[in-house]
Amino acid sequence: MNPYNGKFMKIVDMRVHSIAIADPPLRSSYGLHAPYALRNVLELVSEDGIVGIAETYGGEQPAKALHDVRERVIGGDAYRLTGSLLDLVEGDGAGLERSHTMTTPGENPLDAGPRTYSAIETACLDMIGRAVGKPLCDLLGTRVRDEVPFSAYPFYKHAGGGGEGTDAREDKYGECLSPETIVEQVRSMKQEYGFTDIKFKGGVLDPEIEVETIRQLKQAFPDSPCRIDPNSAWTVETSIKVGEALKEELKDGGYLEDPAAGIDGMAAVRKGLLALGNDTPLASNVAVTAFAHMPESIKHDAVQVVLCDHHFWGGMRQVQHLGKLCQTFGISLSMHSNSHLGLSLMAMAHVAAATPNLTYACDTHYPWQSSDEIVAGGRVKIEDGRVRIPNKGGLGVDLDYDQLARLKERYEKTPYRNRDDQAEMRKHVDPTWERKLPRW
Ligand code: GKR
Ligand code: MG
Repeated sequence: MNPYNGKFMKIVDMRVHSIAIADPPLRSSYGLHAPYALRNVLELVSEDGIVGIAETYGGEQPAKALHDVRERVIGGDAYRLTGSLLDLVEGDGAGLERSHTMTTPGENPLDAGPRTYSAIETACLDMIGRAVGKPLCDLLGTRVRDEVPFSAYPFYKHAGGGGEGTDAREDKYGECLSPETIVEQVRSMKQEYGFTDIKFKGGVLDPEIEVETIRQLKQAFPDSPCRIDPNSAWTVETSIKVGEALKEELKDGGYLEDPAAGIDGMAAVRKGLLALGNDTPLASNVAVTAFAHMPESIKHDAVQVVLCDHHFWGGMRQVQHLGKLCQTFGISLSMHSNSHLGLSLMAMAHVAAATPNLTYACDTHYPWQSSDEIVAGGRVKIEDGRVRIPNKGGLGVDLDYDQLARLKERYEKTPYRNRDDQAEMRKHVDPTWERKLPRW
């Protein structure tokens, strides 16, 4: 019998663990990834010792934001807690400035509230799922898939697999700063994980080289839907040019993601492409990152695919609401990712399993964080490009406390306390580098 039937599931403790995980020198329009990506792991403990867990953005500010709501969490009921924290969902500023155009995801203080809420919601749902023996996606309801497809996520990168000093490591991809090496990177990822779709991170080299990269990817993997995402690095004119050049390659399940900055930039690209008879969908996780962005985006037909992400959209149930909203307006749904470990991967899989119109293969950085893991039993399996929902309560994975302690110790030793890709570019690539929008 369910021991919680009708009972209060009191939260008596909250623990926040800041960790650093080795991350390769990946490039994007934001700059260069640091040798370590930062994450925070949240544990909520019920009075009978059930522990609900979640992984979220890393570093000092997200950890502080969680500590700041501690008093509102302790003593709360896991079944009802998220209702009493709803004020966090809209964040400190619901306006257009709450986007990821000028800040990397996780670094815009205006969405600290939704990020904090999301971690608490995930940990509460995990706790409840463990208590009642039901997978988290079945608590959300509307489970429509038992296996969630993810995409290969190639990046231009410098040599190495992350880490610093005696902790520095190699990776199997080496330096990839050309179309040919990106094709090999994807071949290797496909072999290891069985991915079908390809989401390519652009905004790094001259757009002509990036167009050539997509062409070579499509030649090498003709059955793989392809997307390109320069994180707002292009002018409207360049975006239209690239959209036209890749009209064929981005067909059949592909899209052009955040080519130009802002909802107005995206709307202008859409208008320009349609005028040329090109209806390649435009996707966004940069210009559109909050419900408050939707009216403007819909009004101007700026975005045809929204990339959801429970980590910053205010949690899993907000993603389900977003799914419904998008469906109502004929907008498709995909899923965004940032450097993460297996706990986030499982949370992403659960929310995707319970969001019917999330029909694109989800993004994941998981293959890039291949040398550290905090999930007991080691890395979560991605087979045939898919993550299976385990038949277990909650997220279906436990923490490996030895690994957690190791990565916490490493966090304490590193100087990194936030994500600053521009500073890393200056340190390792070009001391005068500045993030310029648009660059091309
Ligand atoms: O990891 O450098 C990166 C990406 O650029 C990431 O920060 C983006 O948020 O993957 C993301 C995207 O789709 O824009
Ligand atoms: Mg993106």
